[in-house]
Parts: sequence; structure tokens; C-alpha cells
Amino acid sequence: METPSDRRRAVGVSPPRDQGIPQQRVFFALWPRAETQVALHECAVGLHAQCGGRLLRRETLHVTLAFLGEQAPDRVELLRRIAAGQVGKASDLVLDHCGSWHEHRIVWTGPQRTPEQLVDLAQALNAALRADGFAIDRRPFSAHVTLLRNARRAPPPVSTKPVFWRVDSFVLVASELGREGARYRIIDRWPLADA
Ligand code: 2AM
Repeated sequence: METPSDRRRAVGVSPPRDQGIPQQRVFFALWPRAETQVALHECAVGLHAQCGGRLLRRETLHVTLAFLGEQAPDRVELLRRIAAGQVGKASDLVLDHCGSWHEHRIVWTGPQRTPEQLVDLAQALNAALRADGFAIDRRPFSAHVTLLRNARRAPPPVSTKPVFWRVDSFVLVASELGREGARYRIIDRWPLADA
């Protein structure tokens, strides 16, 4: 069974291109507003009581659109240009079920139905990234928010209280490793047009 660290080794992490130039570990994501963060956190706390493991911090919760790994500054600039060229549409995401991966260690919430505007955005962005030579995971986009890591049990097979999320922008994020785990910093944000 593939583990998250296998996955990290397998995709997205390009070899250092410019020795000595600091690289940034970056990814594109959907980032919730404060009220959605609160609702996601409540869902995570409920699941934590049942599954155990490590509760991810409220301010770090997100949906990953594309993970790029370590990138040099010129490539980060190119990522911004690629993002600015996207013509995505806003959508309403309803996170109404949960599941687990990797022998239940990763517990997530996701939509039963992913809005087509969001699938289109993820596909167009990933295609543009590949066209510019970025090594991207080839698996189809699966919208989810990771809520727990190192969980001990699968979540119960019942629907969770739905979390409503108006997705009207996407972001490029830098992941910086600190003492208390990954710290995320939003580098830039691009709006999605109302449909
Ligand atoms: P996740 O979205 O399934 O939780 C930042 O590391 C984010 O990128 C995490 O949220 C993580 O998983 C996602 N991600 C996807 N592929 C990754 C990889 N190869 N290495 C690290 N993180 C990855």
C-alpha cells in the first residue's frame, strides 16, 4: 500500500535546479474563509473523538488543487502567470461525507458530488502546469479536506453535518516547515468569476 511519504517521493518534488538559490515548497489550493474554517474544524473535532489521531490546525485546512513541491523563484513566478491565465468559475462546494485513506490514518471530508466548475478548474490548471513542465500527480482530482492524520480508526459510515463553502478564489501557498509542523503562507490569490 502506498504511503503519503511514497507519494511525496513519487510526484511533485523536482530536483533542485539552482544550487544555492532557496526554493519554496508550494501548492495550489482552495482556502476557506474564517466561517468555513470554523465549520470544518467542528467536523474535525467530531471525527477526532471517534477516530483519534492528530487534529489538523483550523487555519491550515484546505483543498489541494495541485502539489508542486520545491520550486525556485523563477518557477514560482511562472506559477503565478499560469494561475492568472485561468478563467475558472465560482461554485458551491458541499462537504457532506467523510472517509479515510492509508489504513484509516488520513481522515478527510469531501463532497458527494464535486461541482463541475471545480473539476474544470482543477483539470485546466493541471493541464497548464504540465504543459510548462511541472511534474504533477496524474490521478484524477479528488476534492477533499484532510482533517486528521495518524488516526486509529475509520470514520463511522454516516453522513457528516454538511459544510457549505462558496468557492470564489484559489490560492498559491508556500509550505514552511516549523517546529509545530507545516506552516502555510498564502503567496497570492486569484478570483473565480460568478457563473
Ligand atoms: P492532502 O491535500 O491530501 O492533505 C500540502 O502538502 C498539501 O499538498 C497537503 O494538503 C497534501 O495532501 C497535498 N499533497 C498532494 N500531494 C502531495 C505530495 N506529493 N507531497 C506532499 N503533499 C502533497
